[in-house]
This record gives sequence, structure tokens and C-alpha cells, in this order.
Amino acid sequence: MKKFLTLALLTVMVANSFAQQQVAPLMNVDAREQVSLDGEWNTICDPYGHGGWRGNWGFGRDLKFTGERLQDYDFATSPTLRVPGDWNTQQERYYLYEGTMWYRRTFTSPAVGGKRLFLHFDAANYEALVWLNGKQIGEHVGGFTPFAFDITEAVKTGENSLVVRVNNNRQPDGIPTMNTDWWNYGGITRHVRLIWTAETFIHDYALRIEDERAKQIVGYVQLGGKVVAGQTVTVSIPELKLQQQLTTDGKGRAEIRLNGKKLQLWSPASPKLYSVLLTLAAQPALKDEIGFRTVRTEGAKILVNGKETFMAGVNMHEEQIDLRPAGTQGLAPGRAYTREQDSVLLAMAKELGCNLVRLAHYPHNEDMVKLADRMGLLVWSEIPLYWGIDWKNEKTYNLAVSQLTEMIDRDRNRASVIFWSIANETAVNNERTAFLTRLANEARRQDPTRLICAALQNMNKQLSHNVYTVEDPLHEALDVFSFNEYIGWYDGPKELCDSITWSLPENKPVIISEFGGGAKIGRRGSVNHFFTEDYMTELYRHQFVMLSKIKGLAGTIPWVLADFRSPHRLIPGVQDDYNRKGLYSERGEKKRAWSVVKEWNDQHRLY
Ligand code: GCB
Repeated sequence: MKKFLTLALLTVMVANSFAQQQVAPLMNVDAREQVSLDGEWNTICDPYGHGGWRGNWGFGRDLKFTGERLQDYDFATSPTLRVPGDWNTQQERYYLYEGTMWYRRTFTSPAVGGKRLFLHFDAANYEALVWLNGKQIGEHVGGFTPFAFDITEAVKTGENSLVVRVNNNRQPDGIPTMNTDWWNYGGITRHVRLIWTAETFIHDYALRIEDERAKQIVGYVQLGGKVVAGQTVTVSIPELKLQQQLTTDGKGRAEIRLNGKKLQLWSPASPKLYSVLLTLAAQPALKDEIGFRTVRTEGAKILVNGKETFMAGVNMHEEQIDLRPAGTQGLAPGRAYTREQDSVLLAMAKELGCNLVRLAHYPHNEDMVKLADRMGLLVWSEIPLYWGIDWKNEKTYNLAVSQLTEMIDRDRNRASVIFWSIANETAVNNERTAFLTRLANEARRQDPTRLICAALQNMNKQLSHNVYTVEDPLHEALDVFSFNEYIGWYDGPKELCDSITWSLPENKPVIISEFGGGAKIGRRGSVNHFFTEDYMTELYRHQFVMLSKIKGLAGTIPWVLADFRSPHRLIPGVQDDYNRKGLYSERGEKKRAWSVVKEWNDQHRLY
């Protein structure tokens, strides 16, 4: 039932006129029959966002096909950009570009007679309008979540022309909005695929356990396409010799119940995954690798599989580590989008002794989360609801819901994900608290099996001399009390940490979701000089003195794994467009503060 509401909501949210083609993305796209549309796409940069002199580029009026006179644009001879990939780091002239870019490629439809054909974008930042063979088939807003179209009717035999207009202008009513401390990488930043399915197919499914002792596996299968009652779906977990035959109802749904008594739980120490096969009638099985665990809070503790687990975390952006040989000319790479790039980042988090990554500040690519499943890293996943959002705007609220829904729908089978975060550092006021309380309730409605959180903001509120607190009524709607604080960096000298004590709720787990300071790697000096490794290292020592005094501390998430690009970080020779708070440099070299954090993690990580 819940799932239907979600799908219904999504359908309403996509522009009505495209509702027939624009569909909720299919679960587990990697496991589907597909061809990749990655590669070089022809592009036209369009600073005015007008679609050319006549404003008609999108209609894909392809000169080659229509025999029109060559006038003012020609996709076929225009330069190419790699998809996936941000445009900013592919060509110097696009480094600072925010605006419209037109992408076009042709493809030959795979011979899939009698099947349904879907066009799936893993993500494009920020707004995408899509045309197939001159007809607009839909649009999507939100830079970090997938979107899909059923193009069965629109596709032609022979050559097809696919045009995508991507625009990454920041918008006052957008999510995120006008200001972010990360690079606004534009483009088709993740994979594009053509996926085909039978006329009736498995659209979505979920499997999980609700109790770590009983280990009963529960969930559902939801069919898509032509749905008729009474279809047979088999769910099996061969390693456990479990199998169940389900019969779908009139809405194409069936409930899963398997006795998982013998299963080994997934945990960070032992990230056991099981191959799960879902088969509809005589179709090839859809295969997933799923771990089973529980998560809940009990007073100030976070329990994973019923065991208290300290979150020894680290924040990270989805930005590639620059692995080119030192001295290589040209722009360092931008967004990460391959498994290899993701695994470099997660291996660094592991090496730092972490058992949790906060995937800041937006949903990272699907492989990142699948890898976290495999590597035993817990995940805090977040929508880019960041700083000064247009709280009174219903359109903005709906956009928050659609990004939240797309994030939850994509990753609901990932054992690693234990937190859905709805926001980062939002100043307290009534409209904001109403907006975010509603959003937290929506997140819990969509997924009651995970912890709902947000990174609250420390406003340096003192109850008495050096007794700090965070006053934020939003916490009532959240499962943990997590907040960011930058004492010793933005707020006061590092020594201030030594005298501060925190007065915080005792019946909720407390997580420090950000803290830290910056240094350019190799920059040495006095422990009192900002941006030296010496200051940064000492800052972490003072921070840990303070944090270890917090009663009920359930986790620490330093800011940040690696130096990352930001338009706010411009000091020449020191920042050079990088936020320098990384425990590793942008090349993956360890800073001196790394060992201080590693030692803390090793002492506090319980499992
Ligand atoms: C914050 C933000 C994060 C910034 C960081 C900083 O509070 O949540 O996105 O990058 O501080 O470095 O200032």
C-alpha cells in the first residue's frame, strides 16, 4: 500500500503532460538487460539558455534528418563531452560555467520486439529536459537522483535522436538553493542506459528483517507494465535454501515472508550479503545482493542488530581523488561516477578506521552505496537540502519530497544505509521547523525501518559560562540529535574546546555530524597559525577532549575525508578553490591530523 502511495505521488509530481512516458525508475538498474548510452555526446553550450536563434534546438530538428538548411546550429559537428561526467572539468572553458548545455546523441534501438524499453538517467545536474526524435518526453529537477522514461512507443527502428537540455543554474526556490560550499558541477554526471523488460516486469521490491532474533524476512514485490492479477513470482535465496512462490494481487503486488532463522546478519564487522533472485514467470531472474540487519535507538544508544554501535564516521563528497602523476597539467577531475573512483574514496574512509560514511550533502551514485554494503560501511544518506531554503514555498517542499522519495526508492535494499538525512545546517525559525517536521514525517512514512536525522546547526548558545547547548525544536521529529560545530575554527580558538561542556538531551543518541578545520598539506608552522597542518592537528586534539565529555555520545563525523572544490575557498596558494578541511589532500595524501582521528576511531569503534 505504502509503495502505491509513493508511486502515485511521483506520477503526480512529474509534469502531467509527460505522465505516460515518465515513470518511477526501476529498482536495481544494474541487474537489468540494457545497453549503455555512455560515451561521447555532441554538445552545444548555450549561455543564454535559449535553444539557439529560433529557440528550437531541443526539438532535435536534426538537419541531417529533415534536410533543413544549416542555420546557426549543427549538433552533428559540435564538440563532444563525455557522459557521464561534469562539464566543468572536461574543458577549461567550462570550469566556472553555470547555465545550459545541450547534449545530443543518436542510437539504434536494440531489437527488443514485444518488450518495454526504458531510458534511464542515473542523474543529471540540475534540471533536465529530454526530447526523443523531436518530441519532448519529460523533464526532471534535482541533480543527484535517477529518472526514467518509458520510450516503448516513442522509439523508432533505425536511428533515434536523443536530445537533453541540462541546466545547472542555482535557483532561489531550488534544492539546493543559491549557496553551497561545494562545486556546482553541471552535466549528465552519471550513467545513461536503455533498459528493456517484458511487457509485465518486476518494477520494485524490498526485503529486510524486522527483528534480529526472529530473522523473519519480510517485504514485497511490485510489478510494473501490463499488470494482471495472479502472476507468479518466485523469490529465492539459494545459499539459505529459501524459496517462496508469490501470487500477485490485482495491483501487481505480493508480500514476501521467508523464514531466515539461519541467516547471518550483516554488520560493519561482517558485511554478509546474500544473492537474492526474483523471477517472474519464465523471465530471467533479477539478482540482487542483500544484507540483513536491524537498526534502532534505545535511549542514547544506536543499536545495530541489537548491539550498541558507536558511529566512527567521516563526511565525504562525491568528488574524485586526483590520481594523475604529480605535475600533470590541466584540471583535476571532478565528480566521481565509476566504481573504481568510488572505491578509492571508501577505502580511504576504511583506512581512517571508520565504520560510517556520511555521504554529504546529496545522494551519491548507486555504486557508492552498493560498495558500502560490500565493505561494511554504515551510510548516512542525505538530500541536498542545505542552508537557506525557501521554506514558505510549496513547490520547494514538493521538490524536497521528490528528491527524498527518489533517494529512498533507489537504496531501500541497502543494509549499509541506516540514516536518511533530510537537511543540513538550517537556521531555526517557525516556517523552517514546520517544513522540516513535515518532511521528517514523510521520510518516516516512506521508510519506518531507518533512523531519520538532520545535521542541526550549533548557534553557540550558552546556558551559563561555557555550558553550550543546541536549541532546535526540530529534534522532536528526529531519531538522533546530530549537529555540526566548528569550535576552534569558525568559533573561537581551539583551546576553547577544553573548557566547554555540552548540555544535550540524554534520551537520544548524540552525533557530532561535522567538526574540524583546514590546512594545506605540507604547510607547516606554529600551532597557532590557521591553515597549517600543525593547527589542524592540535584542533582535533582539543575537539576530542571536549567531545569525550559528552554523555551519550553516539558518534563523531569529522569534516571531511578529502579536500574538495568549493567556490568559496579562494585564498591563492593555500586554498586554490579547495576547501582544505580534508584529512586527506585532494590527491589522497594523509595530513598530520589523520593519525589523531584514526586513533580516536580505533578507540571508539566498538565493532
Ligand atoms: C559546514 C557545512 C559544510 C561546509 C563546512 C565548512 O557547516 O555543512 O558543507 O563545507 O561547514 O567547511 O565550512
